[in-house]
Amino acid sequence: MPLSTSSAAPQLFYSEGSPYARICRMALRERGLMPQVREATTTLRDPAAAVLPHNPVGRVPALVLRDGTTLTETTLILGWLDEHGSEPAMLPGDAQGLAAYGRVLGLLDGIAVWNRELRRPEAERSPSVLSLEATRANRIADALERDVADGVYANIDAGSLALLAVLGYAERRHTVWKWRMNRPQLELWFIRASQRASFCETLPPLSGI
Ligand SMILES: N[C@@H](CCC(=O)N[C@@H](CS)C(=O)NCC(=O)O)C(=O)O
Repeated sequence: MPLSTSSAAPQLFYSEGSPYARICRMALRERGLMPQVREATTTLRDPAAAVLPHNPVGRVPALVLRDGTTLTETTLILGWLDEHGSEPAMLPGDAQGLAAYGRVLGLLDGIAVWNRELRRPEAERSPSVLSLEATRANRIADALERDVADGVYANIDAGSLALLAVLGYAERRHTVWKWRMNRPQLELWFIRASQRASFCETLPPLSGI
């Protein structure tokens, strides 16, 4: 069912630095749904966060529907958009596409853990967590290097937007990860895909990490 434009349009809470929320924000732009959904920024890990009255989880993305129902989790929000006007659908309909999306979500989850560890005072960081997540990220990126060469992320869908979001995050908020090294196919894919308007309009601020 397509969405109709209204002043009480669903509201997508996001923070500028969030790669998860960025996937949804890029999806809105890619599928021409910006007029139907209002975007609203929120702080995170803050008792005064604008998102908290709607979402006790306190995370973004969070999509508040007209009746007050709040959807959390990137994949569930993409699924809802698919049911409400996203054409073609963002979530892949076949196993290969779902596998490609899941692989990138796994990378993003690992990078989020790695990045969170780096935000702790140096003396509190766990060397084993840092090492495990760096190894995981590199292992997945090696697989992605082969995937992009095979054209796996050639279409604009949940998988390719998630890949854009995670590499975009590494570019500006997790620069400790030298993901480009020895991965020319992935680098070429990113150079091309990062020219999309949906990517340029949702750039996160630099974090210094
Ligand atoms: N599994 C969630 C992850 C969302 C997530 O971790 N969002 C982060 C920002 S990138 C967040 O809101 N963190 C705030 C917190 O942990 O309190 C999804 O797929 O949407």
